[in-house]
Amino acid sequence: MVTSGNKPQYDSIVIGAGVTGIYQTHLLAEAGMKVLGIEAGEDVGGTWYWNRYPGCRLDTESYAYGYFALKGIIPDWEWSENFAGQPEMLRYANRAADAMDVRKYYKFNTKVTVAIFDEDDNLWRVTLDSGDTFTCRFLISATGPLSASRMPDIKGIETFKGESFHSSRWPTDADGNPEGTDFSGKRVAVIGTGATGVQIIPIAAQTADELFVFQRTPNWCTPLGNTPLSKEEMDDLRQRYPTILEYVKGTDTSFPYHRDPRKGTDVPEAEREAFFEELYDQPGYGIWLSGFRDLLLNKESNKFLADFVARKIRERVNDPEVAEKLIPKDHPFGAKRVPMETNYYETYNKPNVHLVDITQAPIEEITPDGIRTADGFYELDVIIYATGFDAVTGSLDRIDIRGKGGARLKDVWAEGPVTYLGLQARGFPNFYTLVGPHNGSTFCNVGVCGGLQAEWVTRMIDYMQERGLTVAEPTQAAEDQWTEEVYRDFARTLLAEANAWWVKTTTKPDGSVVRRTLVHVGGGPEYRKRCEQVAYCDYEGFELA
Ligand code: N01
Repeated sequence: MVTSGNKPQYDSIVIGAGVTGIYQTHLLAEAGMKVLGIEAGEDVGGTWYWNRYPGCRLDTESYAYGYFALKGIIPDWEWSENFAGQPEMLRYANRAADAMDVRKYYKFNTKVTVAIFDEDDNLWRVTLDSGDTFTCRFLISATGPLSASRMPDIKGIETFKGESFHSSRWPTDADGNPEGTDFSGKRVAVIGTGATGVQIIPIAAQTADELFVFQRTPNWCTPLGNTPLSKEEMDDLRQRYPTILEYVKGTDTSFPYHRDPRKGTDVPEAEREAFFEELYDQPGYGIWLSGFRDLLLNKESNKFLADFVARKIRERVNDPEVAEKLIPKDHPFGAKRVPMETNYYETYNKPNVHLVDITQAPIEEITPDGIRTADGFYELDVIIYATGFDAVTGSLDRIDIRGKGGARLKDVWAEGPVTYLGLQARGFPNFYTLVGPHNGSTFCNVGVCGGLQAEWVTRMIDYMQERGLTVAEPTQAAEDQWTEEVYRDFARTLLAEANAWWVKTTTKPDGSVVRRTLVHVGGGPEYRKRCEQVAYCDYEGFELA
């Protein structure tokens, strides 16, 4: 029910109870504000709540992702593995929610369907799928960059008689544990070979009678190197939390890696190869994020590493034809997010695993019994869609968000987002997008960057409330300049040469194609420095009233 008059019912409404959303809700409540949280799931966890597919795990070092542990919110938290699996990640989110006691602010099993800015009262009217409407001064989305699951548009998809599910909507039992992860006696298909498919495929291959991997584009995958964490290692990590936190805040992506200061093109071949070997043997993202500094700037340097990884793939896959199909030919190494793998390439040496190259013979239809491609039919019991997400803006597009003059955010961003600091769009006052488009927390270790961003937003809201300010909106000049910078920084890198999930491609009515980055790649430290400057200068670039 909407109360009449000028005062909103809540200071803030936070959409989402993932790791960023629960922290934002906690910070606002702690600052004395009246806050309402809305979450589609039945409990907290966000990405760790929804993604329960077999093999789902962190590809960030657990200790570096675990902001709630690093910050002392759950100081006694114990990680059991260097790269924690989904069940542990969900427990982590729940423990943090307990410690912050945030559930009481949330409505679970509820979606926001419409949000309309009321220009007379400077407040947002937020309508839920329950039909209720609530008003707030500040609307904050923490909907996650990878939460709007995307099913492929394949003829006959709804006719399939067997089991089928998108990776982020895996069926669970009454206790929330994934169901149907034993594929014994089944013929299983996985469509998609991004980071998710690469985690599912080796696990599904362990039990499936036959596993068919439908690959459109191969990715550059490198070893995760996960190992258990001993009690001694955990104790040692805990001692070093303050240093670890400062360290990850200082790296470009908040992963625990700095780039090597050398250019790949300056290093003699033998030294280069030895360095690549070292990186390949290390656990985690080192090979992507601590390699030569020109890896994503110089094609020649990139090719050195791409050729090295291609050789590794050829060594690990017995059938040379299969190996060639698994080697990317269309994008530089690291221009898409590098999937971290565990026995991924060896999986293709198993007799029950078959790589189906659908660039050669595309999928034509799904029938009640399986998948038909241009050159064959695959009879199946299970189809797993690891086909990704409408990334970054997709979750916002699914809400009818209307700003000043009734403008729809989805229309304003039709060809790509325009924002200031990736935090607000002109015409949509008081609406903050955490870990959203063009902000420095999205191309980042979200566990940490989302937390840092929530802290900044809390300070800004606090600043406004202390001064009785009721509206914040970016100036046109600030928005134009930021958007131009984001596009310029992206275009300077080899990231511009790949169709990763962080690139939005739109075909215009005249047939021309527009490609726009959805992420800011200027580096976390630079981004946060900029945000601090903005705050120091009384939120320069925002019109406050
Ligand atoms: O999604 P993706 P994802 N027919 O978009 C294919 C994070 N993550 O869920 O490349 C056939 O990368 C598509 O093919 P193509 C991580 O940031 C984190 O795997 O478009 N195929 C591609 O192969 C990651 O980057 C963890 O040609 C179709 C795949 O589906 C992000 O999530 C773990 C198709 C989609 O790949 C997204 O990864 C897992 C079609 N119609 C993921 N449509 C952690 O460890 C799409 N594809 C934290």
